[in-house]
Amino acid sequence: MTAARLSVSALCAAGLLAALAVPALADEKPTKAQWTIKYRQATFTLLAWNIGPISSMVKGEIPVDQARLALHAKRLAELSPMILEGFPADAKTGAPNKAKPEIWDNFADFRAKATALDEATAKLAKVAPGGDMKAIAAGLGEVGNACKSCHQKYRAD
Ligand code: ASC
Repeated sequence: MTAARLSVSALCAAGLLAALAVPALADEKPTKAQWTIKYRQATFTLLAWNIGPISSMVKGEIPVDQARLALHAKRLAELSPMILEGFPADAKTGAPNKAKPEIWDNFADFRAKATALDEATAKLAKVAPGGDMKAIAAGLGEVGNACKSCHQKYRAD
Protein backbone atom coordinates (compact mmCIF):
# COMPACT_ATOMS: atom_id res chain seq x y z
CA MET A 1 0.00 0.00 0.00
CA THR A 2 1.35 3.44 -0.97
CA ALA A 3 1.63 6.25 1.50
CA ALA A 4 -1.13 8.13 -0.34
CA ARG A 5 -3.51 5.17 -0.17
CA LEU A 6 -2.69 4.67 3.47
CA SER A 7 -3.55 8.22 4.36
CA VAL A 8 -6.81 7.98 2.39
CA SER A 9 -7.85 4.91 4.31
CA ALA A 10 -6.75 6.55 7.54
CA LEU A 11 -8.97 9.50 6.69
CA CYS A 12 -11.85 7.20 5.85
CA ALA A 13 -11.46 5.38 9.11
CA ALA A 14 -11.40 8.67 10.97
CA GLY A 15 -14.48 9.83 9.08
CA LEU A 16 -16.29 6.62 9.80
CA LEU A 17 -15.49 6.91 13.48
CA ALA A 18 -16.70 10.51 13.50
CA ALA A 19 -19.89 9.51 11.71
CA LEU A 20 -20.52 6.83 14.29
CA ALA A 21 -19.59 8.95 17.27
CA VAL A 22 -21.25 12.28 16.47
CA PRO A 23 -24.90 11.13 16.27
CA ALA A 24 -24.44 9.22 19.50
CA LEU A 25 -23.34 12.42 21.22
CA ALA A 26 -25.43 15.05 19.45
CA ASP A 27 -28.62 13.24 18.56
CA GLU A 28 -28.93 10.17 20.69
CA LYS A 29 -31.79 7.82 19.86
CA PRO A 30 -34.49 8.41 22.47
CA THR A 31 -35.55 5.69 24.86
CA LYS A 32 -39.05 4.31 24.35
CA ALA A 33 -40.31 6.41 27.28
CA GLN A 34 -38.65 9.58 25.95
CA TRP A 35 -40.19 9.00 22.54
CA THR A 36 -43.64 8.33 24.01
CA ILE A 37 -43.48 11.44 26.24
CA LYS A 38 -42.44 13.47 23.21
CA TYR A 39 -45.38 12.03 21.27
CA ARG A 40 -47.93 12.94 23.92
CA GLN A 41 -46.49 16.42 24.41
CA ALA A 42 -46.63 16.93 20.65
CA THR A 43 -50.29 15.91 20.69
CA PHE A 44 -51.06 18.52 23.35
CA THR A 45 -49.06 21.13 21.45
CA LEU A 46 -51.13 20.45 18.34
CA LEU A 47 -54.36 20.61 20.35
CA ALA A 48 -53.37 23.98 21.83
CA TRP A 49 -52.25 25.22 18.39
CA ASN A 50 -55.67 24.44 16.94
CA ILE A 51 -57.75 25.65 19.90
CA GLY A 52 -56.00 29.02 19.82
CA PRO A 53 -57.55 30.50 16.64
CA ILE A 54 -61.02 29.13 17.46
CA SER A 55 -60.83 30.80 20.85
CA SER A 56 -59.62 34.07 19.32
CA MET A 57 -62.48 34.03 16.77
CA VAL A 58 -65.07 33.29 19.46
CA LYS A 59 -63.71 36.15 21.58
CA GLY A 60 -63.73 38.52 18.60
CA GLU A 61 -59.98 39.06 18.80
CA ILE A 62 -59.56 38.07 15.16
CA PRO A 63 -62.14 38.03 12.34
CA VAL A 64 -64.15 34.84 11.97
CA ASP A 65 -62.82 32.80 9.08
CA GLN A 66 -65.42 30.09 8.70
CA ALA A 67 -63.26 27.67 6.72
CA ARG A 68 -60.33 27.94 9.12
CA LEU A 69 -62.55 27.61 12.13
CA ALA A 70 -64.04 24.41 10.73
CA LEU A 71 -60.58 23.10 9.83
CA HIS A 72 -59.19 23.72 13.33
CA ALA A 73 -62.25 22.12 14.91
CA LYS A 74 -61.94 19.06 12.65
CA ARG A 75 -58.28 18.72 13.64
CA LEU A 76 -59.17 18.84 17.35
CA ALA A 77 -61.61 15.99 16.85
CA GLU A 78 -58.89 14.01 15.08
CA LEU A 79 -56.20 14.79 17.66
CA SER A 80 -58.18 14.08 20.81
CA PRO A 81 -58.40 10.30 20.23
CA MET A 82 -54.59 10.25 19.90
CA ILE A 83 -54.04 11.27 23.51
CA LEU A 84 -54.44 7.95 25.31
CA GLU A 85 -51.82 6.27 23.14
CA GLY A 86 -49.28 8.60 24.76
CA PHE A 87 -49.88 7.28 28.26
CA PRO A 88 -48.73 3.65 28.46
CA ALA A 89 -47.65 2.61 31.97
CA ASP A 90 -44.02 2.34 30.86
CA ALA A 91 -43.89 6.06 30.04
CA LYS A 92 -44.71 7.51 33.47
CA THR A 93 -41.20 8.89 33.71
CA GLY A 94 -38.11 9.01 31.52
CA ALA A 95 -38.16 12.65 30.42
CA PRO A 96 -39.27 15.89 32.04
CA ASN A 97 -43.08 15.95 31.91
CA LYS A 98 -46.11 17.12 33.86
CA ALA A 99 -48.16 13.92 33.90
CA LYS A 100 -48.97 13.01 37.51
CA PRO A 101 -48.50 9.37 38.57
CA GLU A 102 -52.17 9.39 39.67
CA ILE A 103 -53.06 8.92 35.99
CA TRP A 104 -51.93 5.30 36.20
CA ASP A 105 -53.59 4.77 39.61
CA ASN A 106 -56.94 5.91 38.17
CA PHE A 107 -56.62 4.94 34.56
CA ALA A 108 -60.35 4.31 34.04
CA ASP A 109 -61.07 7.85 35.25
CA PHE A 110 -58.28 9.25 33.09
CA ARG A 111 -59.68 7.38 30.09
CA ALA A 112 -63.16 8.75 30.83
CA LYS A 113 -61.75 12.28 30.81
CA ALA A 114 -60.01 11.65 27.50
CA THR A 115 -63.28 10.26 26.11
CA ALA A 116 -65.10 13.38 27.33
CA LEU A 117 -62.66 15.44 25.25
CA ASP A 118 -63.23 13.16 22.26
CA GLU A 119 -66.97 13.79 22.57
CA ALA A 120 -66.65 17.55 23.10
CA THR A 121 -64.30 17.97 20.14
CA ALA A 122 -66.55 15.81 17.92
CA LYS A 123 -69.49 18.02 18.87
CA LEU A 124 -67.52 21.19 18.13
CA ALA A 125 -66.37 19.79 14.78
CA LYS A 126 -70.00 19.08 13.93
CA VAL A 127 -71.27 22.59 14.65
CA ALA A 128 -68.20 24.48 13.38
CA PRO A 129 -68.98 24.35 9.63
CA GLY A 130 -72.50 25.75 10.25
CA GLY A 131 -71.17 29.13 11.37
CA ASP A 132 -73.55 29.49 14.33
CA MET A 133 -71.19 31.36 16.63
CA LYS A 134 -73.37 30.76 19.69
CA ALA A 135 -73.25 27.01 19.16
CA ILE A 136 -69.52 27.22 18.41
CA ALA A 137 -68.85 29.20 21.58
CA ALA A 138 -70.83 26.65 23.61
CA GLY A 139 -68.94 23.80 21.95
CA LEU A 140 -65.62 25.47 22.62
CA GLY A 141 -66.65 25.95 26.25
CA GLU A 142 -67.25 22.21 26.57
CA VAL A 143 -63.88 21.47 25.01
CA GLY A 144 -62.18 23.89 27.42
CA ASN A 145 -63.94 22.33 30.40
CA ALA A 146 -62.85 18.87 29.32
CA CYS A 147 -59.23 20.09 29.07
CA LYS A 148 -59.42 21.78 32.43
CA SER A 149 -61.05 18.95 34.36
CA CYS A 150 -58.24 16.61 33.38
CA HIS A 151 -55.45 19.16 33.91
CA GLN A 152 -56.69 19.99 37.43
CA LYS A 153 -56.46 16.38 38.50
CA TYR A 154 -53.69 14.91 36.43
CA ARG A 155 -51.29 17.64 35.31
CA ALA A 156 -48.61 19.01 37.58
CA ASP A 157 -48.15 22.76 37.37
C1 ASC B 1 -55.84 25.47 25.77
C2 ASC B 1 -54.76 25.02 26.54
C3 ASC B 1 -55.23 24.41 27.63
C4 ASC B 1 -56.71 24.40 27.58
C5 ASC B 1 -57.33 24.94 28.82
C6 ASC B 1 -58.84 24.91 28.76
O1 ASC B 1 -55.75 26.04 24.71
O2 ASC B 1 -53.46 25.17 26.27
O3 ASC B 1 -54.55 23.89 28.59
O4 ASC B 1 -57.05 25.14 26.39
O5 ASC B 1 -56.92 26.25 29.03
O6 ASC B 1 -59.39 25.31 29.97
